[in-house]
Amino acid sequence: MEDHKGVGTGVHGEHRDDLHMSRVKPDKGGTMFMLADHSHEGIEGIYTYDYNTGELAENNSASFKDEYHHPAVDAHYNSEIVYEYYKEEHDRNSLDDEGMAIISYVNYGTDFNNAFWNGQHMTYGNGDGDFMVPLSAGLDVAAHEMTHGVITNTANLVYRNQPGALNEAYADIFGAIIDDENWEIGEDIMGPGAIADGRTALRSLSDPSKFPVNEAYIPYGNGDGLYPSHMDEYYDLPLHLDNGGVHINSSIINHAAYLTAQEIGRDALGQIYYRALVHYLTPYSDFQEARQVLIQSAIDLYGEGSEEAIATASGFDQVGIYEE
Ligand code: ASN
Ligand code: ZN
Repeated sequence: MEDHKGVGTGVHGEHRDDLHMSRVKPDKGGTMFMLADHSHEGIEGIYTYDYNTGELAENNSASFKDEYHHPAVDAHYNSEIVYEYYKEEHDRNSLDDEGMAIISYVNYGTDFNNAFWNGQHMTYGNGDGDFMVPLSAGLDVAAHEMTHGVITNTANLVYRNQPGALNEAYADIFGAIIDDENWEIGEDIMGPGAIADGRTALRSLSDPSKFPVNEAYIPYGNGDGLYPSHMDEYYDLPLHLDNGGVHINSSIINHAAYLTAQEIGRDALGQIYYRALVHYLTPYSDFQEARQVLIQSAIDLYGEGSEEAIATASGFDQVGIYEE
């Protein structure tokens, strides 16, 4: 296997340059190219597999342009961006900070409108083509799923009720820090039917109530049926509905982070949230504890009374998570 730089085409037709891959010479002769990136020192590699074959995505040239390869090209490309963000900004070497392989599976299932981290690797569906397109097209989606991997290896927030909503919020917040063009999650993976219905993204950190929640959840909120942006709008969901609202109440923390970032910017927000995740949060941390340790992290990094510490507290105040 030899390092090689190739090219590819992404889900939306983008030309992807400098796609790190490997050139191999199979026993049967010829040359093959695989989405295995060994160009980063200290990490085992970044690998993109095709779920259907169970093998690395491969092609007989270094130009991955067939439509079938588009989801693999984007998963590979976006994984590298997320890896580099954690490395450059937080000196974190891969999801476990020990150089573990970053593995994605693409072309999962049929009409599958989701992506997930399973504790070991990422898996991306191709969407049904109406509500969603192949999910690896979203840098924020890749960053969301990979951040679940970082969380597993740090605070390990349990995936239910408030700790689960914090887990989800962290995944969205780093999704929006890394995919920094807006404060929406999933704007690049919505299909034509969704867009026609006004569903231009999955969630919004700037204005959570822009989008409706699943109908089944409505009776557990204040009745407006929208994502919450304040504790007054908290959804009291039972565990069998979204693990107690992990993707719903996360919007309250998302919005607090957004409000903080309006004062101090994405970079400082990322530093503060990362520090709290690695140093302070634990599996059963709730929203109140998140407030305390995020303010503490801001103080550690920027000092007591700093603009950053004040903006962190203010973000929580504005969503109704107050000092106790
Ligand atoms: N895409 C979702 C997530 O990462 C999948 C899930 O519900 N676990 O949260
Ligand atoms: Zn998630």
